[in-house]
Amino acid sequence: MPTRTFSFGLWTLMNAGADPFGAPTRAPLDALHAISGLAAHSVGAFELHAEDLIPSGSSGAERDRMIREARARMADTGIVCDACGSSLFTEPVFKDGALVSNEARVRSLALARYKDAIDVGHLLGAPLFNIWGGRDGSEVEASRSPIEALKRLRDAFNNLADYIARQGYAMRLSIEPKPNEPRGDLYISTVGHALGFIATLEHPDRVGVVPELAHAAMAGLNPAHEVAHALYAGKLFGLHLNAQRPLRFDQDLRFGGAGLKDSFFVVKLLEDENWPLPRTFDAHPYRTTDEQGVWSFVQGCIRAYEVLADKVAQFNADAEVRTLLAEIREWDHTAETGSVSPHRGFAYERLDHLVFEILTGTRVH
Ligand code: XUL
Ligand code: MN
Repeated sequence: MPTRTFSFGLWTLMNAGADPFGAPTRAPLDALHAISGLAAHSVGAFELHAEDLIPSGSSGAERDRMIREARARMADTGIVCDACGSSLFTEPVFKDGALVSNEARVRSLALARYKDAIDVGHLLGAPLFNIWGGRDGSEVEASRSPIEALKRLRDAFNNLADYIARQGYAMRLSIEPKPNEPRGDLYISTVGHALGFIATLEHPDRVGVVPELAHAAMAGLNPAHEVAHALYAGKLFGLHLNAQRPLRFDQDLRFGGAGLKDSFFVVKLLEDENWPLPRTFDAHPYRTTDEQGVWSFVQGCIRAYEVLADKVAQFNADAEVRTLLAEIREWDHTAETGSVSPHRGFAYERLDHLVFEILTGTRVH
């Protein structure tokens, strides 16, 4: 079996089952328990918000102790930290935006908090600082020009990239786009928005994208195409795998929990392109899950990826699939001039059905 690293956001395991309509349904795991539990389930990496480990408002001494304990846990178990971020979006002071707030003091505070979190990421050895600006959006369009918001975001990303360089940290920055939720509309909504925005920065090479499958589906987009745009641009710095029924609230379902065919084509893209970075899961165990079931959730995400990777290998090795794909490639080599028949048939019905048979395990030779 090919070796690939799996990773989970610590917040996915620490999630206690609360939703906007209901209270928690299970005891939350603490961060250190989540780290060692992941390592015990052969997970090679984790991602975190600095505040998952160090609650906001902790003293400097508490921060240093928690970092020491996390590093010891990582050294004992061999698990690494592949990305850090900050959960500023939970805090009331950032309710109208962190980096795009209309209050200069709030924007300064957000920058300072992101820099603190960048320091935490550095101390944990994270090669990436991922920013999902969950409050950087609006409901009241009249309250802020979207151009002003983008300029504020630009200045903030330039500032953070500059901070990382001046500190000499070996760390890249990324943007995780999402169309909406919790804000009515977020300013950096899709991979395309993120790529367009990154091109306006002082050092575009230092900033990439972390697409999330659920976020793409919320926008009604094809998740594999979202990921492909990031790959094509050399900007796939990370990826959040999960599942989502399209055009709904953010469901964050276990990878494999919905959208089987879409998930297959994302795995196919990553495997065919030999994408080298960790496969990170960002999903929520169901609200009906108990503390023990959280580990079934972990195993389910990983197993779903491995099963789909096996299906990709089966698809790529299938003789009939190979013949059909060879025919398609052949068309590309026909002379570019001469008449083209509009009546020509394409064997796509069969090709697509073969995907169905392979995915359902019903392919007979
Ligand atoms: C929100 C989301 C976040 C980010 C990290 O939808 O995906 O968990 O991944 O802040
Ligand atoms: Mn995410």
